[in-house]
Order: sequence, then C-alpha cells, then structure tokens
Amino acid sequence: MEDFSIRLENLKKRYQQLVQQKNEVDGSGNGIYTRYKWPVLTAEHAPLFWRYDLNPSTNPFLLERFGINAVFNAGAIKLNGKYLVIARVEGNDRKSFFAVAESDNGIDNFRFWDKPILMPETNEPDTNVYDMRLTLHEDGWIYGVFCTERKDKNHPEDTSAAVAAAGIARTKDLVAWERLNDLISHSGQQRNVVLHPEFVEGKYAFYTRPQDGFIDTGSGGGIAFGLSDSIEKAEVKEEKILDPKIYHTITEVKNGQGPTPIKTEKGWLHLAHGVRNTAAGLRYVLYLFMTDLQNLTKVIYRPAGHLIAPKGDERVGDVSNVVFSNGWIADDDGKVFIYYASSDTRLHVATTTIGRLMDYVMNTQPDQLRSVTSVKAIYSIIENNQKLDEFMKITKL
Ligand code: M1P
Repeated sequence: MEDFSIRLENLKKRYQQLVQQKNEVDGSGNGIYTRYKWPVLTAEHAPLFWRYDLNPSTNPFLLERFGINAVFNAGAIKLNGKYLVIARVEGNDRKSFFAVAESDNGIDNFRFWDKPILMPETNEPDTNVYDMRLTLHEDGWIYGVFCTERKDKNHPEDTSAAVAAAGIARTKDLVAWERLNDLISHSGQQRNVVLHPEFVEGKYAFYTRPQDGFIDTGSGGGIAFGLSDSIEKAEVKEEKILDPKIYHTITEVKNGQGPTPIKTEKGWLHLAHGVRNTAAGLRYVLYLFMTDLQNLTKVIYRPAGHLIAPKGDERVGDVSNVVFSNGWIADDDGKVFIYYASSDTRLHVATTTIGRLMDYVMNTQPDQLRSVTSVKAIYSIIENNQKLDEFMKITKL
C-alpha cells in the first residue's frame, strides 16, 4: 500500500510540473514565425485519472490501465477568451479519439477537459477517427470535420485495407455534439476535408482531397473545392482542384488542406501540408498559399517551398519526418497561433501575425520549378542588396 501512495505522489508531482511548465521562445526564428522550446501537448498531458484506476483495492500496484501513445494533429478555436484545441489522442491500442485541451495564452499550460469526446456515430460505426478541422460557420454552428476510417469490406482478406471518408459533427460548445451524415463525394476516398466558414452561392463549401486509395492519392490528389446544398446530408457532386500536386516540389506525392482558411483583406490564407518521397520515406511539410476573395478556386499567391518543416527533435516520432497542421487561431489583434504536430507524436505551437503571413505569402518567390530559376531568385535579392550600404558591411562579416 505504501508503494501505491508513493507512486501516486510521484505521478502527481511529475504531471503538475508538466502542465505548469512555462513555454520559452526558441530564438532561431526567421522573422516569419516564432517556434517554442516545448511541445504544448504530449501523451503525458493526458490526465492521470484517464490512465489509472486510482482505487488501491482494485489497482494495488497502481498500474496504468489505459496507455496513451500520442497526442497530435489538433483542430483549434478561441471560445470565451480561451485557446482551445481538439487533439487527436491515440491510445496504445492505436485507436484515436478527440479531446479538448484549453490554455489561457495559447502557448503553454494546456490542460485537457475532464473527459474526452464520446463522438456520436452514424449507422456505420467508425473504426478510427482523427484530424478534426473546426469551422465556426456563418450559420452559427461550430462544425468538426474529421477523417473516419473503416475496414474495406471489398477486401476482407487484406487486414490493412481501409476506407477513409469525411465525418461531420456540429456543436455550440465542444461538449454536446450532433453527428451528421458523412460527406458523400464521387471521387474515391477522402481525407483532409475542411468546411469553408462562409456560404458560397448560398451553399456549404468544402475543401476536399480526392484520393484513389487509403494512403495513395493515385491519379486523384491536390486540394479541391466543391459545393453542397445541404450540411445535414452533405454531398459534393463536383470537385475542382485548386492546388494540385506537382513534380519536384514539396507536393510531389500528395497534399492536403490544413485548418479552415483565414479571411484577410487581400484573400483567404491557407495552411496546407505537402508530401514528397525520399529514400527514408515520406516527408511532410507545411506551406502557405492565398486564394482570391471572390473566386475561391483561384490561387493568387503561392510561395515556393515550405513554411514549416520538421526541425531537431520534431523529426523523430511514430511517423518520423512529419509536420502536420489542422488548427490555427487568429486573434482580433492579428496574432496567429499555428498548432502543428511533429512526427505523429506531439503538438507544438508557432506564433506569428496576419501581417507577417501576408508579407511572406505575397513577397516570397513562387516555385519556378528549376534549379536555375532558384539561383536567379537569389541573384535578384543580391542585386537589390548591392545598392545598400549594408551590403558592404555584411560582406565583411
Ligand atoms: O502520417 C502523416 C499523416 O498522414 C495522413 O495525412 P495524408 O492523408 O495527407 O497522408 C493523416 O493520417 C495524418 O493524420 C498523418 O499525420
């Protein structure tokens, strides 16, 4: 019994230290955004009372009864002055589920609400749910659009064969959820589906990612856009690719819309992930682009390369060399909190402003698709700098 109480005290002490830890700026910024030293959520942030039976008579050794493997890809929203994320929490049993964590400042001291979300199901039960995008829609609801994964019944012999679709649920408070029908599309499977926050031509608008298979996008792929008459029975009959995958770029293998886009005076800011192949496996990075305010399928700015790539410890995890984002928050004062996960293991924050992101998206060279054009882009920066007094000083460093 003494073991039990000593172990419990130690567990509580370690947990308290973790959730009370202040975050610190990582000083190596590029001016576009600020990274932080500590992840904002990890598996260890899952409350002790989710993981342990705290009754000494039924758990005399104080063994962990439900292990949490990872906490990552989180949707995000600000409600009642609190920064809220809905994380993908993955148990040791590999099943993911959603849980809300809140912070007063968006960069540290995130704490999970007492219970994870028990998401209602459709007539076809979900095997696994993950990667929720939150959209505060102009119809007044907060929508969560997420991936629902089920066994592919056409291939009973293949234990890895699965089908991905977009699940849709809505809420006013992130506590009570109403599950709606899954999105129907006619282009194969779907992951990385996001609801646009405004009506378009009086309809609900979705960013989609048509894909031939569960992992491979195949001949499909690219971030697409489609309209649905209804949200209760959402159906996108036509999907128009607005941001395609392109050879020898960060989106060569596939890409996907990140969080709900943010409206600015010049256009809609989009954060997305791009995937390329390497000898070491797939590499996921985050990139930014902007679409036209009137024509939502027209990309008006698309800087070359990545905005955020895995760095340092972020490179290693259950699925290494991955950064992924499905949540960001724009404050009224222009501050932006980008919640990104690293290597399917933990959740981080990067902070920036709408002004910085707009400057980056509008003034960074687009990808000209060849080495020589990249060198010419550097030449144009050098030639402008040569006109400045600073050039002479900096060349002598
Ligand atoms: O493992 C990396 C990511 O893979 C998937 O993203 P995509 O469909 O673009 O390949 C998702 O399962 C995502 O959760 C995961 O982080």
